[in-house]
Amino acid sequence: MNEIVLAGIVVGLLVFLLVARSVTLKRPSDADFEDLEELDEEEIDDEDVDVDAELVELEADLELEEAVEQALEEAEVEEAPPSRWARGLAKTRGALGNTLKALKLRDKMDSDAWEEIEEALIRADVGMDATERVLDALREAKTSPEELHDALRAELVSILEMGDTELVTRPGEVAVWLVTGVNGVGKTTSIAKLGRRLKADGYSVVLAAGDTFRAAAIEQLGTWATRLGVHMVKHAPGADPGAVVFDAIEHAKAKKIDVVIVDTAGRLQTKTNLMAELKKVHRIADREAGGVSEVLLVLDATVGQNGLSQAKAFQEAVGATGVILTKLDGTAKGGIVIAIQEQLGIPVKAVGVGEGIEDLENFDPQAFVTAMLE
Ligand SMILES: Nc1nc2c(ncn2[C@@H]2O[C@H](COP(=O)(O)OP(=O)(O)O)[C@@H](O)[C@H]2O)c(=O)[nH]1
Ligand SMILES: [Mg+2]
Repeated sequence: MNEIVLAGIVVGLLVFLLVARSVTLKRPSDADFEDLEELDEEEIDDEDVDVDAELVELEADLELEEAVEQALEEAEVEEAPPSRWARGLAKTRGALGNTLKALKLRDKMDSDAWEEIEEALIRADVGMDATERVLDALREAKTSPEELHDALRAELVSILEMGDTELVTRPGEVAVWLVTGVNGVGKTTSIAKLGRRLKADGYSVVLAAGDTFRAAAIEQLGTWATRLGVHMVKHAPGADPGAVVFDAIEHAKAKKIDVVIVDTAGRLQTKTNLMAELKKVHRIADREAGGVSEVLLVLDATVGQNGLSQAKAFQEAVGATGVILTKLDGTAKGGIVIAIQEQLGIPVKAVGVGEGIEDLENFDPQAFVTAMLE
């Protein structure tokens, strides 16, 4: 745009100078004639030189303008919004990253230095066991302050790369994903996010409103289903969730739908009932669909280590094939991912990094650890 305007100014100026000159030449006054007689060749040449100089100046301006524009464009690329990983782990990185930066300035890793990094990892909720294991390995390798960042990164990645993070679908058959976890951790929101992603990847999806305990839960899932443009199978509040799942699977089979995502209740007050109900839903899915492809346990990262005991109860009842860790954006304890993998032996398969429908990331150990430490 600026180039066009500038080009316009250059052309305009040239035209103006030419016209001005020809007017002077065409309509000379008497005084002009007198002046003209006095005007020698040299002066005319000087005037030509002036026009040329002006052009050169304008060209230089134009070049400068272009250079500025290019620099601005480059700056824009550099200032691109941070990735969702980086945003999601901003708080964890603040705590851990600063400790690492400070340690880098030391001459050597003395016992104080080791203690500092240990405290930082535990504060980030990496967990005692994993922290000890990682630091033992680094001590043994006589890691220097310079090497600390990269060595820690490699150790953490190696813990996280043990699990298979792929979410399982069954080509040509109905895959059932059971989504479990206590109230408020983000089950319903995560279902919407998963649905959006499956659709974007070309899969067909049906949602099953298996949290029949509250009318609001069915409505909430219904709102997401409408927004996503997918069908939701529901019964009246208080109905048997097993019956909802049965109907959803029948629907999926009839319509050749790829994935049924089942929302479930998460009230802990009636824990025994809840676990019995989940087992029943699981059995029905096993029988009707020939298996449950994923039992996804949703954990809230802001709850930290306490979430791990909840997780164990769910795991005992229905097993879990993967964890969806939500609200990573709201905590400085992102290290919980490492503790989960270590203590539960269940891979974290996806991570929630915000309330938006797109704020779900496939778990990627490399990207995760980089965002956590840098
Ligand atoms: N910041 C943030 N909020 C989340 C995330 N996932 C869910 N939430 C919020 O957590 C609250 C509870 O979510 P919901 O899906 O209703 O939980 P449910 O009771 O387990 O179904 C809602 O306000 C969500 O917007 C996340 O990854 N980041
Ligand atoms: Mg819910």
